[in-house]
Amino acid sequence: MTTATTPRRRRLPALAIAFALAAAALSPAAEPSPSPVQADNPIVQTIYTADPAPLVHNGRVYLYTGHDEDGSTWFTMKEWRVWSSDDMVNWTDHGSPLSIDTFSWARQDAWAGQAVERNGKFYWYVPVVNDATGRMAIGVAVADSPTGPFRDTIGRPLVENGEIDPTVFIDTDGQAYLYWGNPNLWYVRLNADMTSYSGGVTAIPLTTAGFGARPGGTSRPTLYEEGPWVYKRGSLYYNVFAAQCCSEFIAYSTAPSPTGPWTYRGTVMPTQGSSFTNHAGVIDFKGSSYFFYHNGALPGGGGFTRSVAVEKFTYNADGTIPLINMTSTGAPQAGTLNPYVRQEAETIAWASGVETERASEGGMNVGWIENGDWIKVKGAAFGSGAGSFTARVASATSGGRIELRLGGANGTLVGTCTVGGTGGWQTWTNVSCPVSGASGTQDLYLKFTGGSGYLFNADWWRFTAA
Ligand code: FUB
Repeated sequence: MTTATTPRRRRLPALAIAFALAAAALSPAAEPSPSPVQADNPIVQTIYTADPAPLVHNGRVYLYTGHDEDGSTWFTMKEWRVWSSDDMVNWTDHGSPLSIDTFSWARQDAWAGQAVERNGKFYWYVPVVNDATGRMAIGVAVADSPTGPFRDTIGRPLVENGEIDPTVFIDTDGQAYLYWGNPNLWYVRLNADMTSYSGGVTAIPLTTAGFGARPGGTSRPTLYEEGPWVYKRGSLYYNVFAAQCCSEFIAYSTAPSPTGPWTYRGTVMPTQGSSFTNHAGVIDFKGSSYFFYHNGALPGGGGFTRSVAVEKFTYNADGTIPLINMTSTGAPQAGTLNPYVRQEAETIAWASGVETERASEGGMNVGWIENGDWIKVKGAAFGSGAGSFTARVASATSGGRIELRLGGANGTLVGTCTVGGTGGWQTWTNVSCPVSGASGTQDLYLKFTGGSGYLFNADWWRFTAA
């Protein structure tokens, strides 16, 4: 928890420049454009994230990710993170409910995993180094909610053979499977308790018919590299995976059963985006299909400082997956955001300069706010008009102002709330101010202004109708 005396530091450079950088890095044919770029991809700008694993539950998408440490020169990863959204554009930060420390037997490497729901419980399968053997093992953590807290209920690896990247899939007949592997591809049949399995660890034959031929591949003749993502659509089973190394691209195979035989189907996402790894996650949500991946598009981004991103896509009529390119715009908004109910300050379409942390009142808050920082909330449905704005704030200094702007960080000013000192970064109070001119559906910008240094923290906000 941050206190008045906790040194505050900025993790990422001011991310306003990310609009331009993301556009330049992601556009397959980067052309100078006279119009401003509407960047909403990558999804998270407050930290580096990797290995996206989306889960749809009760009308929301929960996005489970890894966390690349700032300035990493290796896959230095200590924890996993959770985000959620009901519109694919505004994402709420739920912090880190799972870390290496959750597993008493684990040493390091919080790498690519996936979570699934069964009978009201959430099971998150992750690869970590087993301290006792020094080998990669698969752990499973269990929670009563999609945002945790997650606990290691078995107190040991679920399975261990030195390989990584578990994906979990529950078939329509109720049988659950766990697949994983690099350089091989394995599966087990999970029991109904989801924390044990029956039968042996089975190798999936890596044939070129099943997984494509790797150019010049001798020790690894197929394209399969790592990061499988297995799911079923209709009666067809899909395995979307990271192909070739390095740099990776995303490819897929299909099968008539969860255990094969697999047939290679080609490329889903070409090698793009300044990261030599990529990692797929595929879901359907509100009647559309979405493809999650990662790249190195944020400032300072690269192979070990990655960011998760998303694109909307449509399956071809024959069930094949179209070629999907990385973009800096991402998926269109699926719905609108209601500004008249409490919205977490850490619900963000794009952020410039701020970070998040655990809030003493529960959940997360936005912090490290400095003069000129801002948060974009996309598609706020103001209807016939807002009359006032209230925010929950705290400040160990003398505070600052929240400018409410529409359409851009320097867009139309519809209200200004003054925040004073509260005596601590977690000493919370409400501030309110009148609002005029906010109607219809608008991109809302909370622009923070004030003196030098850190100004205040924000936990949540809400408009009241005029
Ligand atoms: O994030 C660490 C590793 O990089 C993952 O386990 C792989 O899938 C690759 O993305």
